[in-house]
Amino acid sequence: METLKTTVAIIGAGPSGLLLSQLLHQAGIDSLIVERTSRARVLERIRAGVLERGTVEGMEEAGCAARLHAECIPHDGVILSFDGEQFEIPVREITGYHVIVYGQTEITKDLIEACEARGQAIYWECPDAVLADLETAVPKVQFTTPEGETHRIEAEIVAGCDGFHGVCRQSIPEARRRAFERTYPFGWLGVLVDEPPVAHNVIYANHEDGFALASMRSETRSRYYVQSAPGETVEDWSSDRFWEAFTRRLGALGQQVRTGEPIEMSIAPLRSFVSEPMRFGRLFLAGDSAHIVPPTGAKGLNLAFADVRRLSRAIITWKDGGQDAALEAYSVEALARVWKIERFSWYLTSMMHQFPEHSGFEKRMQRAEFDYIRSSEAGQKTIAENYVGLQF
Ligand code: RFL
Ligand code: PHB
Repeated sequence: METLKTTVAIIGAGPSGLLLSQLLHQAGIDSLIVERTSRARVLERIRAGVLERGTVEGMEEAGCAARLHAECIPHDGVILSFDGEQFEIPVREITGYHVIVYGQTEITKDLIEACEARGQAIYWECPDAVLADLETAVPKVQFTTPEGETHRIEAEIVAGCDGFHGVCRQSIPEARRRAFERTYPFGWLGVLVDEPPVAHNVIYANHEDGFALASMRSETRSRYYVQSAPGETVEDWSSDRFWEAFTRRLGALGQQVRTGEPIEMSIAPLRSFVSEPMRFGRLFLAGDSAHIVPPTGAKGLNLAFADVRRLSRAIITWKDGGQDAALEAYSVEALARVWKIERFSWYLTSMMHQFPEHSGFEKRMQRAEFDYIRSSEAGQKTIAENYVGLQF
């Protein structure tokens, strides 16, 4: 067994783990990354698309924003639609800021390339990481490489960046953590298609048949979603069924949709989840390992990056002065922001989807909420400041 020594052992080479490694490197702090799956699998995942200012700043701090700035699509507004009626919230006019569209796939690629260019060790395809001694000054991570070699990392800090299904959260004894969860009675069927997007801005639509979302990856590639029923799989959705549902749910705009053969189709469940605290001894959780938001509002990756920026600063301060205070504040400060983002994602999900258990009363409430926002400057400001990203 080989023993590897590093300052920060990072579990997970998703966007959180990669950004953390890159930010630490900029501050002269070394790390090792252990990833369950292959480089190719990590690079092919299609997820987030809409990025807040703070996420762009994170990529800039990491020295990885050149391609993002060259290729991203700025969005100055967001469109809400209810039973075919639409209006736009002028996010930039209200807040002074905008969001951008730049795929998570591209973020991951830029970060992996930056890590590799400086020789960062990433152990791919190591699915059996085990954490130990987390409450000591030398926490350890043991894992096996695809070649069958066992390695043991001796670190000063372990960063749990291994997503919702990872090992890090589970390594905190049950008596020392508490989960808060809500699962929603539907999923999102996502489709990627090489056709120009139906509108320049993102559209969130509530229709009596269910939710629909129109987004994009470029001027020629669209990313569309529809609400799917619980238990449905991609096999239940032919492309004809998807286009019929999607175009109907968008109302008049639906007629302008350019349909085509999807190049990817997948279904994701929707859930809200927070595990408290985000620290156990020298283990720190960041991103989806600690919390999940439903994708309505496009917050998951943005929230993960906010955690990682906060954690990197805490580690850098701690290494500079040797004081524990910065590390101790991490969980409390991160969670304060996490709950605000959970609230917004839950709120927008609640307003924009069809819930099987809803009576006519809840449906009227959704409609009244839509009408209120459409007619109220204050209502639009609330959505706009959350959509563009709360201060971190
Ligand atoms: P990830 O991306 O899940 O990465 C975790 C990594 O850890 C690895 N791993 C392990 N490694 C070692 N040992 C183990 N035992 C391990 N277990 C797991 C995994 O293989 C993986 O590589 O978490 P991370 O880095 O925290 O990033 C979070 C984001 O990926 C997520 O929040 C977003 O994708 C959410 N999300 C969106 N976020 C936005 O900000 N804007 C959006 O527009 C947006 N749209 C979305 C989304 C998520 C979606 N899905 C599919 C859930 C749209 C969708 C449809
Ligand atoms: C996306 O572009 O994939 C996207 C956009 C907005 C969301 C979620 C996903 O709320």
